[in-house]
Amino acid sequence: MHFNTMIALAALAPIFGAQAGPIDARAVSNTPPPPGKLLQRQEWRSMSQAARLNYIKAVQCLHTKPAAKNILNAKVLSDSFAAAHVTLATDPKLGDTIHVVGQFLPWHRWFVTVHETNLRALCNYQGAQPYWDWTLDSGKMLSSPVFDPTYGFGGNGVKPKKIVYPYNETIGFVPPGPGNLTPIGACVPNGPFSQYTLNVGPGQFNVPHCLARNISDSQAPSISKAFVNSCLAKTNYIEFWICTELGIGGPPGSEQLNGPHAGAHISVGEDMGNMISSPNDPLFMLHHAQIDRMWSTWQNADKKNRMFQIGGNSTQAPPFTDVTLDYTLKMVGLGPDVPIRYVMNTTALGYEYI
Ligand SMILES: [Cu+2]
Repeated sequence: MHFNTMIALAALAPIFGAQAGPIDARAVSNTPPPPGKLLQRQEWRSMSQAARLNYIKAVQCLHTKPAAKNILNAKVLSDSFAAAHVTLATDPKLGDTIHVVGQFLPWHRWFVTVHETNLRALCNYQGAQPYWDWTLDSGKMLSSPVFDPTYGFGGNGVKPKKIVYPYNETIGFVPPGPGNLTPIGACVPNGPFSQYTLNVGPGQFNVPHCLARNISDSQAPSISKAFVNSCLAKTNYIEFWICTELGIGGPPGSEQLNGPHAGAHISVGEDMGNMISSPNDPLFMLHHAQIDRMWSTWQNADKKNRMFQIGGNSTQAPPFTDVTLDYTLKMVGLGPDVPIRYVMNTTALGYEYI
């Protein structure tokens, strides 16, 4: 086990029990932190400038720590988050095990929480994971405060005159293809991550590249308040999840649209728009905190019936098995693998959305 991982796990000990290993999730769920001790996750623009800079500093710090597990060309700890996501989205036997499956919401909840814990344990971050409520930016993406070069994550990518495509040692330069490739070129020229080298991705091509974006309003209806509200109005987990992730069952007239999850990924584009390597863009964590906030809001609207409601298939292809609270969420060495039961209640995990 890597040294940094051990530090992270040691720091996680207070919430995971005395030592890493199997945990009794139910016991943990029954002992949430006392009121007033919960980490309060806030919307980016409602945070003070100092708080925003503290978060950015911690994210940059994660990019200086050695990889948790050296998979898929991961060189620094932030690479490992992208690598874990790629690995679980491209399982050789099961296919994508974290999208379009019943564990989509709990897996991403745990992923964001493990990231938040790493920032706090390794990078002296005192705050909570922020979220990005993109409904506030629907139709005016480019002016979103999250793209501010000083108090945000930098702005839009700039295409160079000559676009260089990903280079793969086996097959040489990879031509642009539908959906699977990000041209290395639309690099974000400003902000705190303009000097980043990302070592994992884009997609399954692990070639060093810049952070790239292609911000647009093409997904405005998918990330609207109306779409979010139509998902929140669902009364069972499966309907809520497929509305949020896939857009099925959205507001009238939305039949051809993406849902809020894909909508926000595509609105930022390039690295963030890449289905499997999107954690390369630091905005991934704020976007998924917002998706998690939607789920938490939905759960808390009817705690008795929804707090521990789960379902859906655990794989995209047959043979199908139903996801239950005992399904194990894998973290590929970034943090403990835990059963879904453990992550169902955000207050038991130590945070809330405000
Ligand atoms: Cu994902």
